[in-house]
Amino acid sequence: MKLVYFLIFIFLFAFSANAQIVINEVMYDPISSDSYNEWIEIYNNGNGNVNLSGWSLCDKKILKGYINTSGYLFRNETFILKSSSYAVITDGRISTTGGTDAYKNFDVDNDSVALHVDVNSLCGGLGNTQGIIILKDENNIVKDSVSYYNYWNSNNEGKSIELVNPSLNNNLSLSWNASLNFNGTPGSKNSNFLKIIFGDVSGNGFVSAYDASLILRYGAGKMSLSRIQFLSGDVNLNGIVNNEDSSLILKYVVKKIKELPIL
Ligand SMILES: [Ca+2]
Ligand SMILES: [Ca+2]
Ligand SMILES: [Ca+2]
Ligand SMILES: [Ca+2]
Repeated sequence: MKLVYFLIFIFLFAFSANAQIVINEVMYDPISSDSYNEWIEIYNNGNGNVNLSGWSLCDKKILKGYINTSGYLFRNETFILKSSSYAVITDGRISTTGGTDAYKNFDVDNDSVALHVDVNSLCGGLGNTQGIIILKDENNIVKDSVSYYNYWNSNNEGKSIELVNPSLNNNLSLSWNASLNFNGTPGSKNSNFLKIIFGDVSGNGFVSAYDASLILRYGAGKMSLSRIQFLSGDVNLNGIVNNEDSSLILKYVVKKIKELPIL
C-alpha cells in the first residue's frame, strides 16, 4: 500500500514539474532610443530545462545570441533555459538596420541566455502606453502572454516593469512594480522580488485553517488585506480574493490538493 502512495506521489510530482516560462520583466520605455534598447526578460519557473528552439515572440522567430547595431552576432550560445534561469530577448536586425545596444547600455547578467528576434523590433516596438507580448512554443502554443500598461510602473521612463514573483498572474497590475533603479535588472532577479507563501494570509510562515478564516473575514468586510496578504490569499490567481480561495486553502490544509497556487 505504501508503494502505491509513493508511486502516486511520484506521478503528481512529475506533473507539477512541468516547465513554465514566464514573461518576468519588460523594458518598454528605455531612457535612450527605444529602437535599440528595448528588451524582455523571461524566466524558467519550472523544475526542468526548456529548449526554446523554434519559439516565437509576437509571431517572430526567436534566435540565439544578440546582434549589435554594427551587425555582429555575439553570445550565439544556447536555446536551453535551465530551471530558475533568465533569458533576455532583444531587437534583431534586417539587412543593414536594427540590432541592439542593450548590452552596451544595460548591465545584462552574463549568466543569462542571450536571444533576439529575427526582425528589428520587439513586437513591432514595445508601446510606451501599453502593449501586448505573446510568447509561443515551436508548436505555436501560447506559453505566456502579457498585456501591460504604463501605470504598472507609474509611467516611469527608464524603469522597467518587474513581476514581483514569477508564480503570480502576470496579467494583473498588482503583480508588477517599477524596478527600484533605472535600467532594471536584465537577466537577474527582479529588484522588487517578493517572497510569497501562497495561502499564508496571516504572514506567520505557514498555511492553516486560520488563513482561510481571514479571507472569510475580509469577504465580510471585517478586515482589509495588505498587498502581500492579497497576493498570498489569491491562491487561484484570478485577481480576486474570496471564498473560492478560502476553500482551496482548506483543501490544501487537509492535503486534498498538493500545491498552491492552483489554476
Ligand atoms: Ca517603447
Ligand atoms: Ca530581472
Ligand atoms: Ca498563516
Ligand atoms: Ca482568487
